[in-house]
Amino acid sequence: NLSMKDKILQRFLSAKGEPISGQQLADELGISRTAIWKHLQTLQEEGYEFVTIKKKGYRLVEVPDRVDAAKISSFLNTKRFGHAIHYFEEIDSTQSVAQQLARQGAEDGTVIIAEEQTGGKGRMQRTWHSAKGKGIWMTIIVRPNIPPHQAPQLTLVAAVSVVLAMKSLYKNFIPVIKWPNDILINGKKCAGILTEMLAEMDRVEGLLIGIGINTNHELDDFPEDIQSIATSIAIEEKQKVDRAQLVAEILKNLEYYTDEYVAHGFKSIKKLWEEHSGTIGKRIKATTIREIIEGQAVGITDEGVLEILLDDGQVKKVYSADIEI
Ligand code: BT5
Repeated sequence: NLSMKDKILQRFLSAKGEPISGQQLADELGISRTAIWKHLQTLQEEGYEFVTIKKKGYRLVEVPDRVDAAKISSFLNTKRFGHAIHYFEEIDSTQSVAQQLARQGAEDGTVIIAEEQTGGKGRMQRTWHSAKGKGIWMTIIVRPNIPPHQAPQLTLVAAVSVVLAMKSLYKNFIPVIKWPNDILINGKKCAGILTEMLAEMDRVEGLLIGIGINTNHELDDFPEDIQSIATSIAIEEKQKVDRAQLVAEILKNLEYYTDEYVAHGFKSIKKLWEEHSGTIGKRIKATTIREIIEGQAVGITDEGVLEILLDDGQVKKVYSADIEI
């Protein structure tokens, strides 16, 4: 699904700084050397920098910090997810674009990603702060064959996928899941997940899994009102990280665990979720639309529903809430 320009870029990215001959590239892609040169010009305008090495061809010497399709593809190792990527410099919300594309029949695993969101959405009409070039602001269209009431479980599948991707790439911190949709590091929010659904009565047509991850923020890249509750991977890892690499790792996990989940049910994910949970065992306060429930989080059910043990010994099931620990 990559454009010719992206294909060329991807070849250079995989060459890891080694020169590529213009003639060889032209032959490989079945276009003229002039066409190659024109695409390189366009890429230079986008911030990529090439130098010409005598008798050897071109060398890519500067890669801008972006999460475009070619850059993600150079790390990608999936069967379906991320094979179609819609990249935007700026967008209101990747969820809105995803909704349109899903209605138009976009395939399973289609990714919408942006450098900046001007109207990033949290749950229940809250806003999600999405600073330019600092984070991962993406939506994945997933089309699992499940009934609508199971859709919230995909949020938990996504949370497991994000946490495991972080754990495999970074070593200086331990991310934990806060039920249902937050990823915390040292008690502060590093990522949030928003799952929306297109459905008929008995069948999910498409899920829009929105994932927001604070990646390369310094503390003052956050608005003041969330500076005390938010953190980023760079702050916790103590160095900047490659956003495209993290995106590719998440897509690999999300494809794998969604397939596991569809084939074997939530039970197969539950154990992983509990292993990485920062909620279970803690005393919590859950605010639902109807009430406030205080007690000890004892576990999640095989359906992904949170169970809270009240002080009077009663166990309450919570399907959707905000949690304070
Ligand atoms: C979430 O909502 O945590 C879901 C966030 C989903 C964002 C992704 S980005 C890609 C896709 N496109 C979108 O438009 N959205 C999705 P919730 O649990 O309701 O948390 C929202 C609350 O988190 C806000 O009210 C703030 O208090 C706080 N918050 C906002 N921006 C934040 C940030 N960047 N980091 C940490 N906390 C933030």
